[in-house]
Parts: sequence; C-alpha cells; structure tokens
Amino acid sequence: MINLLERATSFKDRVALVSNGFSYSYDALLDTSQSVAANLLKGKTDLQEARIAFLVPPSFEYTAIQWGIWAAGGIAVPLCALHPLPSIQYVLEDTKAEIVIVHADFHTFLMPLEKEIGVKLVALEKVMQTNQCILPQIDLVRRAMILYTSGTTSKPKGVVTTHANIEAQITTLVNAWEWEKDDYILNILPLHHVHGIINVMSCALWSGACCEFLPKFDAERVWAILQSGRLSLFMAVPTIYYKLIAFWENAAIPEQKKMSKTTSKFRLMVSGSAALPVPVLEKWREITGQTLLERYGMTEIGMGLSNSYIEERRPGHVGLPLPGVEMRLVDSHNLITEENQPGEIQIKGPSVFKEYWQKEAATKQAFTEDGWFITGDIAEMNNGLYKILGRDSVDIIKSGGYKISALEIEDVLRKFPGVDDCAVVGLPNEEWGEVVSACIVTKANLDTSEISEWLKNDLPAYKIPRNYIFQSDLPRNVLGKVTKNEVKKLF
Ligand code: MCA
Ligand code: AMP
Repeated sequence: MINLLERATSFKDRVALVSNGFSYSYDALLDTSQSVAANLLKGKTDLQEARIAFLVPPSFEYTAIQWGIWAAGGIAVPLCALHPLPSIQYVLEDTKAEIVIVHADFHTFLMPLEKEIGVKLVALEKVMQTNQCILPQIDLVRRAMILYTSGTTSKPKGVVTTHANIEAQITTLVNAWEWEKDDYILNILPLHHVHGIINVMSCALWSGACCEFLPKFDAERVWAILQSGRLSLFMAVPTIYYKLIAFWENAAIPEQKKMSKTTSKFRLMVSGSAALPVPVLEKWREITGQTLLERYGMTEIGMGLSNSYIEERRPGHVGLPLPGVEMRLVDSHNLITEENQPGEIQIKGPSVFKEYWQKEAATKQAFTEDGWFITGDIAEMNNGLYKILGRDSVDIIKSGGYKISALEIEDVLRKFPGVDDCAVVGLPNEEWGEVVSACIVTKANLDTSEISEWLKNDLPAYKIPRNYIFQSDLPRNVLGKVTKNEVKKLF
C-alpha cells in the first residue's frame, strides 16, 4: 500500500472528509477506495499504470476514486468539470484512457465520446459498490497521476508524477507549515491542479486532519464557513482573497466585525498559484489579522519556495526554497549569486515530476543537461528572500490562478470566420491577476460577443478573452515575429 493510504489505517474513525453535508471517517475512505480498486481490477492483479480518467466534482467520491486507482496500480487522470468536450477529448486521447469514471451530472455531456473515441463511461456508483480483493504492492517509483498544464505550446501537456514525487510534495509542506491531525481545512479549489489536490486535500489526509469540500467558490458561503469556528487553515489563489475582501467591504459593520473576529483565530492562511498583490495582502491583514503566507509552485515541481511559517513573511516575496528543494537562479550565461540580479528559477529535488506524458522531446527540453528543471519564471534575491519578477514567455497568462496558453486561444480564434490573424495577451488586472485579451486583424465587422460565444465551444470560460481590439496589422519585429509587449500597449 502506498504511504498516504497506509497512514490512513492509523487514523481510523477520525473525520477525513466533509462533503455534501456528510462526514466520512478515514476507515470509510479506505474501505470505499478498496472497493473502487477491486471493481477496477476485476480479477486482474495490477492495473499496470493504465490511465483511469474521472470526472467527479470535489467530494468524498472524488478522493475515494483517486485512492482506489492508486491502490489498484493505475494512473489517476482527473478531468476538469469546467472544460468543454473538445478539451476533455484531447486529454482522453492523449492519455489513451480506456475508461472514464463519471458522476451522474456529467454522463450525458460525455456520452458523445463513447462513439467518437470509443472510451467507456463507468458510473461512479458502479465503481464504488462494495467489493474486495488482494491489492498489488505499488513501488513508489511508479507513475501515479497526470495533470494537464498549459505552456509555451498550443496544446496542454500531461505532467506525470510518481508516488514518490507526490509523497515528497506532500511531506515538504506538512513539515514546513506544521500540519497536525487536529487541523481542519476548507477546499474551494478545483481538483485537477496541484494546489487543490496536494497542498489542501492530500496534506490534510497525510496528517490525519479534516478536509471539507465546497465544490464551487461562492464568497458568501466561504465567509459563512470561515466564521463557523471549525477551520484552522485556509489556502487560496489571490483572486479568491480579492473576492473575499470585496464581500467583506460590502457587508454591514456588525457583520464585518464578526467576520474579522473569527478569522483572526486561524493557525495559517496561504496564498499562491499567482503573484499576491501587496495591497491584497495588506487589506487581508487589516480585516483578519492574518499575514498571508505566500509561496511559489508549479505543476511540474509542486511547491518550490515559501515564506516562513514562523519567521518573517515579507509582502511581495515568496521566501526561500523549501527543505528538500534545490534551487538556483541562472541568466543566459551564469549562475547568479548576488542580490538584486534577475535570473531564471531552476529546480531539482524529489518533488520534481518524472516526464511530460509521451513527449520525450518536450521533457528533454524542460531540463538542463545536468538535470535542473527550467521553470521559465524570473526572480531575484532581495534582502535575503526571493521575489518573483515575471515569466520569460509572454505567451503564458495567469488569470484567476489558472495558467493559460495564449497560443492555444490564438489557434482557435484564427478559425473564426473573418479573423485574418490575431494575438492574445494577458493584461494586468487587480482582481484576476491578468485578463485574457485579444487583438484581431480583420477586414470584416465582427461582433465580440459572437466571437466569445463561439470560442466557448472549444475553450473553458476562464480562457475566453474579456477585451478585444481590432487592427489592420499586428506589430512585428524585424524578423516578422509579433511583438506582444507592443500588442499590450494597443489596449
Ligand atoms: C471567470 N470570470 C473571469 C475569469 N474567470 N473573468 C475574467 N477572467 C477570468 N479568468 C468571470 C466569469 O465569466 C463570470 O462572469 C464571473 O467571472 C464568475 O465566473 P465563475 O466561473 O463563477 O468564477 P468563479 O467561480 O468566481 O471563479 C473564480 C475562481 C476560479 C474561484 C478564482 O478562477 C478558480 O477556482 N481559480 C483557481 C484555479 C486554481 O486552483 N489554480 C491552481 C493552479 P459573469 O458574471 O459576467 O458571467 S496553479 C497550481 O496548482 C500551482 C502548482 C500552484 O502554484 O499552486
Ligand atoms: P501552474 O503550473 O499552472 O499551476 O502554474 C505555475 C506558475 O504559476 C508558475 O510557473 C508561476 O508563473 C506562477 N506562480 C505560482 N505561484 C506564484 C507566486 N506566488 N507568485 C508569482 N507567480 C506564481
């Protein structure tokens, strides 16, 4: 049994998960995940890294399925509930998943794929029916999970982590942030990304703590839960803190006082996945008394840098490498050892992913010859702590904590009738970090709401441009390459 599941045997009747109004013990989670494993194995001794996709909202069922796949020797491929069918089809074809475990709410939506690509849909209830069998021994070096991440290629790449990678990602954080079994955390993040899966859910379950799911973010409901008194930890992306602050500001003064009083008792609140604007950190501190701990991570590495749990948490900075993480800053020629010199972050260590799924060349390109993972993020050391300065690629946009490839949106947008060419950029925005914006070259008279509606056939809502401009040509350099920094200035 992998260590995360093995540890759960000692937490027995402690509450592991709170989901849809019910509490589930560690014993219940283990029992159900073993049934899932037996139902998936169907007489086989080991799934031998078969890819098992699942489209299930954050819930007890989600976790039981993830653990069941792991216990049976499969690779878990969580699908995103916000994605339109073509994005899901891409993941299923790329992973060659033969089955998708599906929640009833998504069954009709996924049905066309049974015919289209021959994938088999299996109802969640069926795979959770009580069953038992002897489970395989799983070596930690085996592949455990594939998460899709956008990058500098149009199509997202599957980031493969092993059980050992996942364990390293979890234990680093459990130690650094002093997780304990009496902790209680709310999970409001999607469960197809590291932030929600590892930092929140898996760290809680490793520790014998409790994780409560709220599948859809809603500022009013989050504030109600934050005030319940049962939570000790909270983790979110900067956009969520921004939205919670806006809700607090609109509340009546007695309500504000109540909100502020309960949140001041939390043990720790963390922000990450995108730069935390200093005014957001300051406002949150003013209303809750909590200094957000900002950390830096990436799907390929888990968490890399973190401000201190005990010592200084400096606004606008991401702290130092976490224990077990090796980090260096490099510019085009040299290793950077001095303060205030920008360089690219490169990372080594047991939490770094194994490979991009079936993309040997891309995997090779992502590492230096001596094995450092090239993040593409630029940072500098500033008075003893690191500060993220930006990214080396203008084609990557961060909006609401989601990483978005401008190239992917451009590829779809170019197919819209009347679009001769286009360039997609991220414009700075207080609430979202960056907002997807499109500059379109056209001779036609195009309607932007029609374009947005049309794009939704292929792209999830968070990738749809919020600003459009029309131009007769795109700014280019002498080599003919579109200069995106010039495009940004056009808005
Ligand atoms: C939604 N809207 C947007 C965007 N998204 N507008 C501009 N830019 C966007 N990106 C609009 C919608 O169209 C809608 O507009 C309104 O906002 C509400 O939409 P809804 O979908 O309900 O939004 P939400 O539920 O409030 O979503 C905000 C959110 C979500 C909760 C912040 O974006 C989110 O869950 N983000 C977290 C992503 C995450 O976990 N990333 C971690 C990956 P209208 O009202 O006009 O219709 S990073 C990671 O894992 C690494 C390792 C790390 O470091 O952590
Ligand atoms: P992803 O792998 O999709 O989840 O996104 C990882 C990227 O998010 C990193 O490469 C950074 O660009 C960005 N990121 C994560 N945490 C922070 C942070 N605290 N400050 C700035 N950027 C961040």
